Amino acid sequence: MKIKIILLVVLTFLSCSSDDNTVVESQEEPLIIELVTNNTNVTIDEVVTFQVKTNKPFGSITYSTDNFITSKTVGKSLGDSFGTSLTLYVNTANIGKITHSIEVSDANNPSKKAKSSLSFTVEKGNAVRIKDVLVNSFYDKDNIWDTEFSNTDPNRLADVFFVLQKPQIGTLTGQFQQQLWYKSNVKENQGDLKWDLLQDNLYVNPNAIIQLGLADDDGGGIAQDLLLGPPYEKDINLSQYISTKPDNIIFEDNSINLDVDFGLEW
Ligand SMILES: [Ca+2]
Ligand SMILES: [Ca+2]
Repeated sequence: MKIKIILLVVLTFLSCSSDDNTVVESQEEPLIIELVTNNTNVTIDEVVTFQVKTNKPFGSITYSTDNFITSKTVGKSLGDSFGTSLTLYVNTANIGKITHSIEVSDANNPSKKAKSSLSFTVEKGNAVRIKDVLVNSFYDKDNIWDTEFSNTDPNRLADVFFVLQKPQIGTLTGQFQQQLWYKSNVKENQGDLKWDLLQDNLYVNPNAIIQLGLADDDGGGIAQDLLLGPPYEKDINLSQYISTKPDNIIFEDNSINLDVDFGLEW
């Protein structure tokens, strides 16, 4: 008798639960996403936001600027959610069109997802352009940076490349942080130490501090710092040139024989 009662209870529970699911499934409205912004025509390094809005709380968000070839996902633990609205920030570091693709999942039913995308056009605005870079000197230029070669072998010379960083905004945080902006090709054994950057469209808000790194490429992802860091980057303050708008600036650090020319366009 006891067994029968338990069995009956289990069966009742199963059937109720099954019925409930069926009802929920059929009545559940789909997750709907909408991306909302005031402005899709923006300028270099401008702070631009858009809202991710949903009809139901979402528990994870995946965002991408290359149609999900690469992406980042941020999720809440079960039972928690982002609510139905979240502000994201657009990285306006580079000129041209940038498309944000967003996918969210239902906080209460993570297998239910919705996605959408929104495009922005980034224009020059008041930005200054870095047209070219010429490295006139660096520490131990013309000397041995590749010790595997002899004193007279041209291969002893540094295989030079530079990187530029500038403050770029975090998609979720809205905070500016120095991030890689440009990495040059390598001038083997010093080469001409001159880089024409016109095709790279390097525009920056002149009120920002940009950073220069300079290194000897040893291959295999290994490099020797030509700035004798840390720090491995030098700060360049462009704001001091806003009123005079020179075509060229010279960045020097005599302590390490550093002398770099930047060609600018205002
Ligand atoms: Ca080396
Ligand atoms: Ca070399």
